[in-house]
This record gives sequence, C-alpha cells and structure tokens, in this order.
Amino acid sequence: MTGSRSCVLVGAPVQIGAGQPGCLMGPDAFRTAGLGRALESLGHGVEDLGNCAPAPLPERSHPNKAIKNLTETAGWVQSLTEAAYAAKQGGRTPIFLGGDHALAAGTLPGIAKAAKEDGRELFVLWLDAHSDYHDLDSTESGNLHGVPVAYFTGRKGFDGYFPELDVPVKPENITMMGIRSVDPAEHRELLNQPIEVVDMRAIDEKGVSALLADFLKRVEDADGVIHVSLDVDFLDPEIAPAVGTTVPGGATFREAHLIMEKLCDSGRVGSLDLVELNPFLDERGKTARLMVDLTASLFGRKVMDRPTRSY
Ligand code: 5AB
Ligand code: MN
Ligand code: MN
Ligand code: MN
Repeated sequence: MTGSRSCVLVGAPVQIGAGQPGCLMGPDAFRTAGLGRALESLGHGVEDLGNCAPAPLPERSHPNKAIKNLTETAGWVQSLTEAAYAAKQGGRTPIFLGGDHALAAGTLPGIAKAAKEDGRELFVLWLDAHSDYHDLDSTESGNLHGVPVAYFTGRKGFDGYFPELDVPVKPENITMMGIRSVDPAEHRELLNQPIEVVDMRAIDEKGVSALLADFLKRVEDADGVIHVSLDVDFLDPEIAPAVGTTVPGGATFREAHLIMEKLCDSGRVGSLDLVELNPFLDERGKTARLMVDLTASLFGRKVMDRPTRSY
C-alpha cells in the first residue's frame, strides 16, 4: 500500500454469531500480538478506538426457531454500521478487530455508505472457507455469522429483523476466495448471483496470483476501493487452528501472504475486517501472530523493497 496511512483500530468483540464462545477475546488477542506496533513500524499512524458494544434494541424473534441471538446481533449490526461509517471519515483506514463474522453485516453497510458519499465504487474481497450467504430463513445452524453477505447485498428477508440497509454492496463487485464449504441453500442462491466464487479447486488449478489479478483489474478499471474481509478459516487449519469452524484444505502461508502483498501493491485497500479469531482455541498465539503478519504484509511489509511488477 503506497504511502503512510492513518489506521484506526475498531474492536468488535462479537461472539454470539458463532457456534462457540471465544471470539469475544479476539480484539485483545490482536492487540497483544502487536497489531498496532506492526503498523507503526511500517510508518503508519495508528489510533485505537477501543471496543464497540451492541446498540440496545427492542426484542425481536423470527419464525426460524434455529436462529440464535437475533436481537443482540441486530444491535451489533446497528452499532458497527455507525462505527464503520464514522471510522472511514477523513481518509482514514479502519481495521475491524473481530469478533465473529456477523460483524461484517455492520462494517460493510457503513463502509458502503462512506464510499458512496466519496463517489468511489466499492469492491469486496471475501477471504473465507465459507460463503456466509444464508438468509434468516435458510440458516440451519442458526449461527448468524453465516448470513452477512446475504444481508449487505440487500437480499430479501431481513426487513424488520436487521436494521434497514441504507447502501447495499453490489454482488457483481464481490469476489470470494478460498471457498470450500457451501451449504445447499447457499449454493442454490449463489448460482443466481453475479458474486464471483473462487473455490479452492480454482486456486489449485490457476494459483492465487492470476485469480487475484483478474479481480484487481476490475477494481482498477472502475477506479474502485477495496474492503477486505479476512476470516481465519480461509487459512489452512494447520497454520491457523484458532477458529471454531475449521475446514481442511485451506490457503497456505505463502498463498495468504502473496494475496496481501499484491493487494498492498494495488494501493486500493480502504478497510479491513479481521474476523473469527478464537484465542481460546489457539496454540501459544500462533494464529493471532499469523493474522498480524498478514496484516503487516497488506500494509507494506516486504522481503525485498521492490514492487512485484519489476520481477
Ligand atoms: B463463517 C455454516 N454454513 O451456516 C452455517 O465462519 C457455517 O463466518 C457458517 O464463515 C460459517 O452454520 C460462518 C455451516
Ligand atoms: Mn466467514
Ligand atoms: Mn468461515
Ligand atoms: Mn468461522
């Protein structure tokens, strides 16, 4: 990423969207693992805004009885939408420290609103084992970290349950990478959507470099700005065990770093979610440290001080 940035860290200790507790500790694990210090050492300004809390909302319930913690999740969506919009003001670069992936149901609407006001086309790179494309009717686990993409793209069925969506994210501007676990209901809906799904087979066959270059070309053609949403389970569980929803066969250490390095070279990343870290499941801070190192790659840490294109 070119130049020095004003980074703002926004803690979002949401854990009620995930199937097991522990993500509550995520923001502090990122701080302990040295996220702020890593960014400062790269020459960026860092302001830690502390942790957000969910907005208190009137109790609500949905006919799908599997759904867990609907009211509190909607409260998080509301407070994080406002926090994300505010954090994006003044040309700053917000980094949201999760917390489970339900937080993206708040961060993306706030970022989308800010991008619209700035006259910028917003693109989303969704790095995850899962597509998180359930709606409130289709989720079987009832864990609402599985619904954010459906909500922030404006799919029906959230009215009256989640806050009214101001600015939806365009499905054609979303690329999902690392995907290897899609439920049947998500699969059916994704086939009707222009969301690009780069599954692990595509990565095996073509490599992350070429696949990411296609995405970056579209962003550049539109003079767009990118929001990256990085779920720990995008990574292979061997290198990143601290997540409740591990799926074998994930991205390798180098694939993940290469994605971050190329995103950095693009100079187009405007905001980042770091989600699903469950420090209770970690091995001596290994996953937290890897997530910090990946963030450092995204913000300019390089082996050689030369851009990729000069090879
Ligand atoms: B994550 C599953 N599709 O709905 C469901 O970790 C998993 O944010 C959702 O990607 C995983 O419960 C949500 C089986
Ligand atoms: Mn996810
Ligand atoms: Mn996931
Ligand atoms: Mn997960």
